[in-house]
Formats: sequence, structure tokens, C-alpha cells
Amino acid sequence: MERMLGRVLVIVPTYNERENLPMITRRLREAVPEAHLLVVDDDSPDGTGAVADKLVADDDHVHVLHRPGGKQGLGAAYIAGFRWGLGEGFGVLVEMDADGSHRPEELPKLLDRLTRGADLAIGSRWVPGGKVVNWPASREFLSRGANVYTRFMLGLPVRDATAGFRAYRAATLEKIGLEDVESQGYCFQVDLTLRTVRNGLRVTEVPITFVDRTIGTSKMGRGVVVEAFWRVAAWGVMGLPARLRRRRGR
Ligand SMILES: Nc1nc2c(ncn2[C@@H]2O[C@H](COP(=O)(O)OP(=O)(O)O)[C@@H](O)[C@H]2O)c(=O)[nH]1
Ligand SMILES: [Mg+2]
Repeated sequence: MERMLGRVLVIVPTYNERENLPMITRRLREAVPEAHLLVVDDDSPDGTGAVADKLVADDDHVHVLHRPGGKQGLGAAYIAGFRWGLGEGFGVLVEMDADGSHRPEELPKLLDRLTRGADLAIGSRWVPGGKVVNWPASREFLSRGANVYTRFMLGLPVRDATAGFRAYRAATLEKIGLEDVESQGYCFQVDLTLRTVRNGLRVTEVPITFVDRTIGTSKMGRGVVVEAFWRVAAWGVMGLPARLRRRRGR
């Protein structure tokens, strides 16, 4: 079934991505010229905000949200971006990193899945055809392990629930509700996947090639992993009665 998607907004959260931002902007504008881009910057000390202002001045498809108060987490940045995009009437809201790990050239594949009826399309590293380039073995182990753990705890029908390259229909975000989302790091992605599945919406995974950043440093730290571990455990326990009921009813 073909469905109209409406305008596309790609949300790019930034914290100290001064050197990456012009690169990712240019690549996105070339790969999907009709899409708009929203930079959500948490007052980066390296001046990413000023770089974003310059890009905004040069291109009417580029926008920026300056969030004062310093680093507040990926989840909060995306929620602010979603709110802005929904308010502006965009029909599709895309999550994409600034560091080049998510290749804008692969965005059309995600959008195509929405056109064909998906409510959420996830760019997945861990489905057949998905790949990871230049990642240290420790990061690959962590990501695979986190996904095995998540599947076990939550029973999600998704191979890469922590993936951060994804496209939502606006209606999906409106349905799942963003008011009470508290998760920040990787578990923000798991949180929204879980909400989408539990609302009976359609999630599809598209194989992508994830390329580790060559410039700048990762903001992922120990706290992000600890947060994900405990929150996923809590969601798993809270969801257990419903899972058991479903299993008995089978
Ligand atoms: N606005 C904002 N962006 C963030 C924050 N933490 C990370 N990011 C951005 O989120 C994206 C993913 O972070 P990254 O450090 O590359 O994580 P990794 O790829 O898992 O190592 C990058 O574009 C970061 O600049 C934050 O607290 N606020
Ligand atoms: Mg990264």
C-alpha cells in the first residue's frame, strides 16, 4: 500500500561536532535534496552552534535548535527535535548522528519502507546484509551483547533495538507519546522501539553499513551502558505479566 509521507525532517543532535557537521549536512543535502535538516546542539564548547548558524544562513532547508545549559543527553535532544518537527508539520522525522556513522546515502531505503506502510524503519547493523566498518571489537561486542540482552528481557521482534539511524512517521510519534520519556542514551532507542511495538505499530529493519567516526570522539560512556542495563531490566519485569498472558493465549 502506498501512503503519502509528507515532508521529511532529519534531526541531527550535536555535541562537539564542529568538524563533522558541514560534512554531514552536505552529504544529506546531496543524497535527499527535498529533506530538511534540524541540528539540535547542546551548547557545544567547541563552537558547533556557530557552525550550525552559518549553515542555516546559507540554506533554507537547514535549521538549528540551540539548547542552553550544556550536555543534556541524546534522548532530550531528540525529544526537543521531534517537538519542533511535529509543530512545523513534518510528516516524517528521522534520527541521524552527525559523525558520518549513519550514511545519508542510505536514507532513501528507510523512507521507502515508510512509503510501503511501515510506521518505524530502523537502519540495522545486525540483520543479514547489515555491516559495521572500523568498529573496535569491544564496541561490536557491546552492541551485539546489548541487543541479545534486550531481546531476552523484552521479547522485541527487532535485531538492532539500540540503532540510532531510523525514520518515524509523525503519526507514530504522536501515538506513542513523548511526554514521559526519561531515557537518555542507547536505551532511548530501545524505549521508543518498545513503545512503537506495544502500540501495535509496524517496525521494519533495513540493513545498513555503519561506519565508525573518523573525526571527533564518542560521547558514549559507562553511564549510558549502566542506564540501559537497569532501565531495560525494569521494562522487562514490568512487561512480564502481559508477555506471559500472550504466551498462554497462544
Ligand atoms: N545535543 C546532544 N547531542 C549529543 C549528546 N550526546 C551525543 N550527542 C550526539 O549524538 C550523536 C551520537 O553520539 P556519538 O558520540 O557518536 O555516539 P556513538 O556513535 O555511540 O559513539 C553524535 O552526533 C553526538 O554529537 C548530547 O548530550 N546532546
Ligand atoms: Mg557515533
